[in-house]
Amino acid sequence: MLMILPVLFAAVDGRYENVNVKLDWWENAVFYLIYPRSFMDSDGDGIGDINGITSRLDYLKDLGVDAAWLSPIYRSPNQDFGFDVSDFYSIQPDYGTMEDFEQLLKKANEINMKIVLELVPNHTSNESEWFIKSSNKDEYYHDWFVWENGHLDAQGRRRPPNNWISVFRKSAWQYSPIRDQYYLNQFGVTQPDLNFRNPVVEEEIKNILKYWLEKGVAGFSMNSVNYIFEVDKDLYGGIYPDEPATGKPGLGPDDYDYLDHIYTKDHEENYDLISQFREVFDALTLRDNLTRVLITEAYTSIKNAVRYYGDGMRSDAHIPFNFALIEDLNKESDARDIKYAVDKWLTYKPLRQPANWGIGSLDKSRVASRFRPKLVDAFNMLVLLLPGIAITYMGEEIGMTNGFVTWTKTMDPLACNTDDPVNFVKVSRDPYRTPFQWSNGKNAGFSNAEKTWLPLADGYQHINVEKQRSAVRSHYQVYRSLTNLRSRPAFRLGGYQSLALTKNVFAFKRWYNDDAYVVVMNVGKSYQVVNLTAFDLIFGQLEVEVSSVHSSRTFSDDIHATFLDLAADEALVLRMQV
Ligand SMILES: *[C@@H]1O[C@H](CO)[C@@H](O)[C@H](O)[C@H]1NC(C)=O
Ligand SMILES: *[C@@H]1O[C@H](CO)[C@@H](O)[C@H](O)[C@H]1NC(C)=O
Ligand SMILES: CC(=O)N[C@H]1CO[C@H](CO)[C@@H](O)[C@@H]1O
Ligand SMILES: [Ca+2]
Ligand SMILES: [Ca+2]
Repeated sequence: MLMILPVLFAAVDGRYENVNVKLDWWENAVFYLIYPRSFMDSDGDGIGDINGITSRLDYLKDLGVDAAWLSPIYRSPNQDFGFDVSDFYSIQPDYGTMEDFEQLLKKANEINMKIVLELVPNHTSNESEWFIKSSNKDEYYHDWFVWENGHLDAQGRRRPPNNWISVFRKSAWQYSPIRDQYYLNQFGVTQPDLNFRNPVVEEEIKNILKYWLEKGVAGFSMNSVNYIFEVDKDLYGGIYPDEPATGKPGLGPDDYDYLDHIYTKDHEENYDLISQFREVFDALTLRDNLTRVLITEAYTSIKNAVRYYGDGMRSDAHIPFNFALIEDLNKESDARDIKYAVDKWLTYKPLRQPANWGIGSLDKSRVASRFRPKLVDAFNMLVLLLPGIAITYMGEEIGMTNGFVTWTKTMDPLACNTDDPVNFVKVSRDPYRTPFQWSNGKNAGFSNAEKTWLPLADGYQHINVEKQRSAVRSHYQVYRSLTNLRSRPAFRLGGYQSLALTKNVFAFKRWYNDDAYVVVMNVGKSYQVVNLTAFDLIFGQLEVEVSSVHSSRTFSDDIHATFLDLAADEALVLRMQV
């Protein structure tokens, strides 16, 4: 672990001359989030795989990525595509073998790229050996899951223990005839919650972390961490209490938001558990000085989210994922909303921790579809040039759009659980998980199979890596220029100031000593004129470093600080001339 203190002083006032301040590898890294099933298919079965990823590591390196972050690759019956794990110690055969994975690590190591895995500790698949043994009342596995008796109603029908609802809708309790008890599932019915009140379970998850970290992965993202613990029933006379209704209109007792999840979410004990996990990471770091990074993901309030950094006395996550840009911004957002969303994380996070920025994920509509295709560059500028860590969901660098997946081809359990061939589109995440677009060839170069596991998104003939790499101007080229800029001290270590210059123009300044930049984006649908001298010490002439694809400006064009006319959706990175 490297000292981060000097960096922070530098970030505050820029007075430090020494630009060789060492940041630890992750503190300003670009993480690239890969959904392995849809990234690259090496063997023609229509499903992305590990060898496919290995074959594209050079692409990522060239793009300026520091760490490839793989969503779950463990053995899974794929009811929830890898988020239902049946064996945490092996690779899902669709994706390859352990040898393939070791080959991936080797290749990554050669080109100095980090590999980060994802793990959901909350539950396993109902097909895990652990769960099958627990269902059969095996002595050792008896209490590995959250089991509870049901009760009989007045008509003598069997009823679940209480009113809890799963995130994927309907009762969070599922009856197991073998055990004649209900098991808790906070997500899908095939995802029984582990019982972390059993200390053996915590130990086993630590063993899993150690196993992969020893193999050479550089860290883990732990998901849904705010669902790990439920209330301790012993504090309620041995009964899990009902959750109160929210009273939100238009919801029925099958809908997750029907209840206020005071007993099943954001429990205090989750934070302590993460600090226990952190010790596993730090033990390895002590050994060889390479930081193994712990990322947490939790859809929760800002105050809860930043608690995953630790409380000052102890460390929890290195990177609690910042969902502000993903959750708080939409088509209607203007410059003021962007400023507010960015400031939110900067305001609540502990001063000495690096921020992190992501605009997309496998659970969220893609930028080109959620906002407008022409705003792709603006949002990549935001994510890559704000202070701290950048996280890109695969495909954002080329501005991929959502796909369209019909009801019959829908795979996402969240959508299938609606049993509704019309409204499933409101919740389906398949459109954000369609195959990656490498070229305008068959299946966009993703696979030579007859049929890919999810259909390709329309428009890949124009939106693909091959085309954008050979073009002089493209989202890809913009992205690459931005990752290049990140190595300059102003972006790596420098100060930060932001303004909504008008309702539709968001801008921020990054600087280190005399080297100053203004990133400016018009997120409105009309032409705007702004005066950049609203920023401290910005005056005179500026030069274009990077311009969005549709901008009329190109590299090294001059701009007057007092008068900048911006077309709709135009975004620029400007450098002050001294
Ligand atoms: C897992 O759950 C699914 C859905 O309820 C069921 O079809 C399957 O048989 C279960 N598997 C095991 C091993 O219990
Ligand atoms: C670990 O890193 C620190 C800070 O860079 C350095 O002072 C120390 O010598 C390193 N230790 C080892 C074992 O490499
Ligand atoms: C962001 C993320 O990875 N969300 C996952 C959280 O866990 C559920 C259940 O395991 C998944 O369905 C989500 O995709
Ligand atoms: Ca394959
Ligand atoms: Ca749980």
